[in-house]
Amino acid sequence: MSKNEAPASATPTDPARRRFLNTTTLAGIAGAGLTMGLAGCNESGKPTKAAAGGAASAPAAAAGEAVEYSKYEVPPGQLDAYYALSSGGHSGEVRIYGLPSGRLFKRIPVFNIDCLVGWGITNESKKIMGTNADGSLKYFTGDTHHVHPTYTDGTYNGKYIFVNDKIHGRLARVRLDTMECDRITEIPNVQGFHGVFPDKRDPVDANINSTTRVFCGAEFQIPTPNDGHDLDKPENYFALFTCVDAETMEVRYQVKVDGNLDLIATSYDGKLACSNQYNSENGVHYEQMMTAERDACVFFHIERIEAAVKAGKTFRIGNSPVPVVDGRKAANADPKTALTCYVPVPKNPHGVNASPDGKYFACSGKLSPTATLISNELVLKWFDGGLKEPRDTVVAEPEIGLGPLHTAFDNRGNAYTTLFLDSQIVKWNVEAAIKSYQGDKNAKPVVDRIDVHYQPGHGFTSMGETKEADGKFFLSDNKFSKDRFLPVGPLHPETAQLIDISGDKMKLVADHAVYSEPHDSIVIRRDIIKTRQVYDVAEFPNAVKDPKDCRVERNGKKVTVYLTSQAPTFGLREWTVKRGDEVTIILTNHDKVQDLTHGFAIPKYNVNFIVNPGETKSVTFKADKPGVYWAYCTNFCHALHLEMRSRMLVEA
Ligand code: K7E
Ligand code: CUA
Ligand code: CA
Repeated sequence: MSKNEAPASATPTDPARRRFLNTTTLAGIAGAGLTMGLAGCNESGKPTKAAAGGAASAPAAAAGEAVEYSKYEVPPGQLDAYYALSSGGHSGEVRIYGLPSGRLFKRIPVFNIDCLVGWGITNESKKIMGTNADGSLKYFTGDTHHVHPTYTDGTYNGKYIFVNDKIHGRLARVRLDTMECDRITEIPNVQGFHGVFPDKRDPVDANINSTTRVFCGAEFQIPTPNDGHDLDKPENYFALFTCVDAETMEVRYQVKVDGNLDLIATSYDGKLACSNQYNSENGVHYEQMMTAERDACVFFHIERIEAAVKAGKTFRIGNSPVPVVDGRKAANADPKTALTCYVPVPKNPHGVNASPDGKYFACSGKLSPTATLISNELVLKWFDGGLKEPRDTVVAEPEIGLGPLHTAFDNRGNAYTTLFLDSQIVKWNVEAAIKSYQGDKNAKPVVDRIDVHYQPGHGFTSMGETKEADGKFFLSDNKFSKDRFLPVGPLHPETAQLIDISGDKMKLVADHAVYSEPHDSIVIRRDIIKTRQVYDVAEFPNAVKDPKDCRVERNGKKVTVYLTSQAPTFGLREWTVKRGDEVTIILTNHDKVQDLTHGFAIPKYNVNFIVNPGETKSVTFKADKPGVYWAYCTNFCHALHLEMRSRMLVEA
C-alpha cells in the first residue's frame, strides 16, 4: 500500500471503537451523579436486565451479513426517491437533502443571517424576521429542532413545513413550493420553545381533514409575565402550551400547565395533542429535575380547550393579548370536564411519537430503559370518565435499552427507537410489547438491534410520521461522529446513517456527514413535493416591471434606485447619490430562465443578496462613504458574469 492510500484497517463495524465512546459517555454521566437514574429501576426497584447492559432478547445485528452498498447509490443523472427536510440546530437554518444519496441540495436560512441569499440583509427578509424601531434585526440567532409539514388526510400535502426556534421562542413557516421561509411568529411568555407539531384533522369539524393549527411546547418554566418579578421564586414559574393558526400564523391561545413541555405529537383523529414532560418537579437545577420516579406525558383535549377559550374561561398574562386557559392538574381533576390528562411515565422522558395507524403514542424515558406505549383510544376513554387513572391508558412498557430518545415506525407494526447511551437503534414490535405487558411470557418485544456511530438523537423512517409509512428506510441522526470521517479539526461533522429496514434485519447502508447540528428530519416521498423554479414578476408589489423603468428617484434625503437584472447587465450602468442619503435599491430579475439567478453586492456597504428568476428584492442603507463603488453580480450567471457590474457614485 502506498502512503497515499487510505488504510483499510478501520472497519465501520469495529466494535472496539463503539465501546470506547460508550464507556466514556457513561463514565461522564456517572460522574455527574446520574448512576442511579441510568440504572433504570422497574416497579420493584430491582435493576432491569437492559440496565445491566444486556439486550432484552435479540443480539446486536450480526456483522457478518454482506450489504450490497451499490444498491443504495444514486447514479449520476438520476434522482433520489426521497427528500429529507432537516433542521440545522443552532445554525438556525433548515436543510434539504436527497435520500438515499445524502446529497445536500439546499440550506434554507430561517432564523440566521445568510449572505448568499441575503437573508437578514434584504428588506423583505428583515420584515419576516422582525426588526427593532431603527430597522435593525430584532434577533439574528436561532436554534431549529423540529421540522413538521402540513397534512391532508393523514399524509403530507406538500404545502408548508413548520420549524421552531428554541432560543427566542419563535415558530417559522417554510413554503414547500419555493422552499423559502415566509412567516415567523414570536410566541409570548415562553422560553425554550422546543416541540412543535401541526394537527392532522380538525378536532370538531369532520370535513376539515387538513392542518389548520400548530401546537408548540415550552420547555423552560419562567415567571409569567417575565418582567422582573418572582425572579428567584421557582414555585411561581410556569410553562405554556401554545396553539398557532397554520394559515395566519397568529397565536390563538395558550394553556398553562404543571411541569414543563418538551416534544409534541398529535393524533390522527385531530382530537389530541400531547407532550412529554421531564421536569414535572419544577426544578431549576438538573438534579432537582430527576427527583421524581415518574414524570408525565400530558394530553390536551383540543375541542374542550377551544370551547373554554370561546366561553371566555381565560386570563391574560402581562400585555399579551393571547387568551390563556388553566390546564393545571388541580383545575382539571374531573376527567369529564378536564382539558388535560397527565399520564405518568418513567422519569425524564425525551420524546413522544404517534404510530402511523393512529392508535398509539410512544414516549421514551432517557433515564429509564423503557418506552411507554399509550393508547389514543384509552386517553379519549379517560376524558369520557371511563377509566380510573390516567396511567390506565398505558398499554405497554417494554424494556428496550439504555437512553431511549425518539421512536419512528414502519408499516408492519414495528417501532424503532434511538438508544443514545447504547448507541443503537432498537426495533421492537408493538403487538408483542402489548402482549408482554399483559403478562404473556412468550412475547418478545425486541426483535433486532443495530449499532450506530455514535449516540443517536432523532431517528426517522421514510414517511413514518404519516399513515403512508412505507417501512423502507430509517435515518439515524447521530450526535457524535468521532472517527467516522476524515478529521476536520475540533468541530466534527455529525453522522446521518441510513439503515435499510425493509427486511427482518436492519442493514446499515450509508454514512452521510452532516454539518452541525441537525436534530430532526422528515423523510418525504419526492412526488409529494411540487416546486416552482421561476417567479412571476407581477407577484412582487415593489417590482420594477420593465427594464425601461430603471431610474433614480429622490425625496429629500431618501433616494430610491430602481434596477433590473438581465444577464449580463443591470438596468443602470451607474447612478449617483449624495453622502448621507438613505438609499433603497430595488432589484427585479427579468431573466425568466430556470436557474438564472443573479447576485448583487456593493463593496464596503455590506450589501449582498440574490434575485432568483422573476424575483424582486430590496435593500436600504446609508450612503455614508463617498467614492466609487462597483456593484457587481455575485452569482455566476453568464459568460460575461464578471462584466456584470455598475458604478454607484457617492458624492462627498
Ligand atoms: Cu431529541 Cu431538540 Cu428533538 Cu435534539 S431533541 S435529539
Ligand atoms: Cu449576473 Cu452573474
Ligand atoms: Ca423529572
